[in-house]
Amino acid sequence: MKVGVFDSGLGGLTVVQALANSLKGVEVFYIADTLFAPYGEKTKEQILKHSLDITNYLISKHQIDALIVACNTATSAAIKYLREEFPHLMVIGTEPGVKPAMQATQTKNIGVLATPATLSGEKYQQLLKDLALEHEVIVHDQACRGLVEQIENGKVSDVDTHNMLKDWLDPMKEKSVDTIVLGCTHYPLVSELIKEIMGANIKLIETGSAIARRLESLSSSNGFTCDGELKINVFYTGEIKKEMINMILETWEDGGKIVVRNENE
Ligand code: DGN
Repeated sequence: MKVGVFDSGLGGLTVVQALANSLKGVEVFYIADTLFAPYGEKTKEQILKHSLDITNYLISKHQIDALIVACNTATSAAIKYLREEFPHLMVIGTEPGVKPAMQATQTKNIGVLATPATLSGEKYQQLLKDLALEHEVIVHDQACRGLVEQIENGKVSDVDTHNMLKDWLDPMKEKSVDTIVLGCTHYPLVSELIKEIMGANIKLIETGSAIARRLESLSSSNGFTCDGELKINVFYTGEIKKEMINMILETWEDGGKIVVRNENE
């Protein structure tokens, strides 16, 4: 089965890693849209255009069977339109794991870290409204301006990234937040910094494994089998920090066969 995955940059590789851990027989075509990154402060129309262009490319060039939007920001802006535009494609989006966080918290205070576009999007606002009826949990959300750029530039353990996070997380600590939703696929790459600031017991909620399970069930109900060899092709549309790709891939237990190249090569 061929699976297209995209994000504005390398963050969506945290989702690909979760796929690689559980689905051994897929061929992944990953697009890091670094030419237009970051998406977080773009308009909905701009993000929609990039999402449609990438999906058309993945269908025509790689004949994908499924699409994973490994980006909370693009999911918020475009998932509805992608499903309408490509009804024959299995389309899976990424949403902040607010529900599992509400189930995990003991202090009844959760933090949500995401891009400004995700937090102001209708989808997130609706999710909060729906969940507020079910759970008595206070949600502290924080738009993390500039964090995606720090990560793309390989500054995942730098002092200035630490300080940025500290400014956002200290108020959450004061409010007894015990569970934090990583509402952007880049943020698992700074999990260690978050733990340093919030303490090792902080619960971090990411969405990669839930997406892998969703793909597994959707593909089997559509008659696809996931046996064969795992192969991951990573393409990028603009500039990329190669050290960052290497750093991410080094942490993978089993990345299968990984090929990295510029989309235009
Ligand atoms: N990884 C993207 C997300 O999950 O929202 C980051 C979007 C961006 O480019 N800021």
